[in-house]
Amino acid sequence: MRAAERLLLAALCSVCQALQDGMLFPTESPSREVKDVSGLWIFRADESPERSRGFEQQWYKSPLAETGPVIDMPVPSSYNDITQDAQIRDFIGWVWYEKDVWVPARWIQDRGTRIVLRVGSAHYYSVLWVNGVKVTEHVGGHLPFEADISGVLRQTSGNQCRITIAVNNTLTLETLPPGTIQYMTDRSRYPAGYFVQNTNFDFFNYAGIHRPVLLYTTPKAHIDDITVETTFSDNIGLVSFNVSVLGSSKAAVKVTLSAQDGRCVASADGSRGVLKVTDVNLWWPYLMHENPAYLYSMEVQATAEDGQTDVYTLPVGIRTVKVTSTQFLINNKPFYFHGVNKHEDADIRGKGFDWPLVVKDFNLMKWMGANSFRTSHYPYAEEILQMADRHGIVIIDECPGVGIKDIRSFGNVSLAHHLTFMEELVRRDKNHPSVVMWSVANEPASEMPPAGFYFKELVSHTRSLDSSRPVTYITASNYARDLGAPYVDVICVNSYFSWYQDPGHTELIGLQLNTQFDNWYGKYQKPIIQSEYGADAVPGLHSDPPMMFTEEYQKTVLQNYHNVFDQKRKEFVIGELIWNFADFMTSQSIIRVVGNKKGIFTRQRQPKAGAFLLRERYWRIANETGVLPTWARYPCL
Ligand code: GCB
Repeated sequence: MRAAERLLLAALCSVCQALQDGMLFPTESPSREVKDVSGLWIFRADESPERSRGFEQQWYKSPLAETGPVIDMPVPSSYNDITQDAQIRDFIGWVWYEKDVWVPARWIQDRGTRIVLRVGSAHYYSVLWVNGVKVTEHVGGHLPFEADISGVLRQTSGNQCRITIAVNNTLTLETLPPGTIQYMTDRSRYPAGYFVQNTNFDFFNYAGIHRPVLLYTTPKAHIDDITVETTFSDNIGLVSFNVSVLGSSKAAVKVTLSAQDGRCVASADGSRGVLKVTDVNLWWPYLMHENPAYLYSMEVQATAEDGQTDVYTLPVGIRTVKVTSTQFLINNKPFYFHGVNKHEDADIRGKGFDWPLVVKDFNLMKWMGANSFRTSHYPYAEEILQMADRHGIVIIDECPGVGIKDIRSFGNVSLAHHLTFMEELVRRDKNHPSVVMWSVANEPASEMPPAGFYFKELVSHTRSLDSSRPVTYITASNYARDLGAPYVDVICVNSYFSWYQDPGHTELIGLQLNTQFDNWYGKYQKPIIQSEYGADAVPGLHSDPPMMFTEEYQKTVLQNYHNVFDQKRKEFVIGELIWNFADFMTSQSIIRVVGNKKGIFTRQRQPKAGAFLLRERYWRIANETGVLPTWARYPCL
């Protein structure tokens, strides 16, 4: 790390933390309580030149309001678009959040209760204090982290609990995504100390506490993690499970699997085993079966020596995923991805989790007949994956390895962090039936010599963490120069013919896209997903014949791509994911008009002409390949 980044990150001592234990999503049960402490927090950006005043003056030791001026800040939300202050929108460095909460007295009094503080995600580095005592720190946005705060609460003042969280959005060559801080030294153009953050990715680097902050309890001896893997043979489903319990070495574990009507269909004693389900209801994707997204419910009970029982219930979908040289198979049937790429992005809240937005987006995806999405370019909130499990929407789960373009970001420190990130991601998402593939990166400079070694390690490590799902990364490199492709299971290619190449020339798409597919398949004989394609359309701009940036041009680009997809999906193309589901914010530049406009929906989720085109197409494909229940038939087909 260079001096510049060190200044902004002052006081964060260890950057690469050891992996914590399990990371089960907090749910209530007879033995567990959850208290959501999101809502209104107070906030202060450390505007000192080196952003280190908060640490020097120990802002965590006393109420934040006593240290200087504070403002209201909603959690979850990015802080960037909440105020009218451009300095806060573009702030780089440490910001401080604080909230006073009441912890139920019984949690504190009962020494058998373990109290955990959990942050769904905060971007990018975080340090957490409770009543002035540091309880944990975490590196990386997009994933949860937590701390057992029982001891601190019992030692410090009573049931009142002051939570302080310092968050820093500085990106370095070794973060995911990477970035650099550039100090401008030409005094005729920039004032002393002026710096900017440079990145190589196309979305706004929103920051803050992006997902809910929760307090939850478990008994001292508790279920720490559960791993399930599923398969089936004829009508018998098999669920292998592995339960880890912490706080007791002799806990008795009991596992019960129930059907949706509450009937117990299988049970077992012991922390590992295989449950057999006769007349299994498989988990099928949306539009592939008349009863998609079937979820069993697996109740795990762990009873410790002192008689206390911890109970955790996990939804389980029984399904398999396999890849051949030309197909992607779900439950041994060919699956064609007709879906979208998304962003966690919306007006005002930025990347802050928001239920109305999540439900609206699922409604729109189902409306347009999408059966899948890619979590471009980072892991999404767990609540979103749970929705996908429940609605049968298939997910390619991506890590924030986006914008790895500088050769210095292929070094050992970066690789170690990337491997750790994949461990945390797999640990969090491994049990979701909707997740069918891991994507370890988006458009890295995969032609640079270190990329061969880097991706070999990354892909094989991911496979060792989870052998039940294929692994990929998304390439935009030329097939002849890509050094990572030999290691992936599925080739995912992004291309923007008639946009970044040959702008305005939609007549070239057919030829260029055919060449793209034939070259990649010819070299690797692996199935291919068109993981991005599209064109910007400023809503309301029209022209005929089509011109770039109009809704007609976006439609024409899509139609030309679709003509080729329709030939190649009979061969080895296994999916198409439009870039993008909705318009989204980017950093300011001369190629962006208040953000990226490649959405088929506006940022406010209203359809452009392209949305109707895709809707017809996706339902037509679903009608050919799927088993559509009558209620789901698209009326005009
Ligand atoms: C890409 C990137 C995506 C961009 C998109 C674009 O290849 O993967 O992050 O937003 O192109 O619109 O330029």
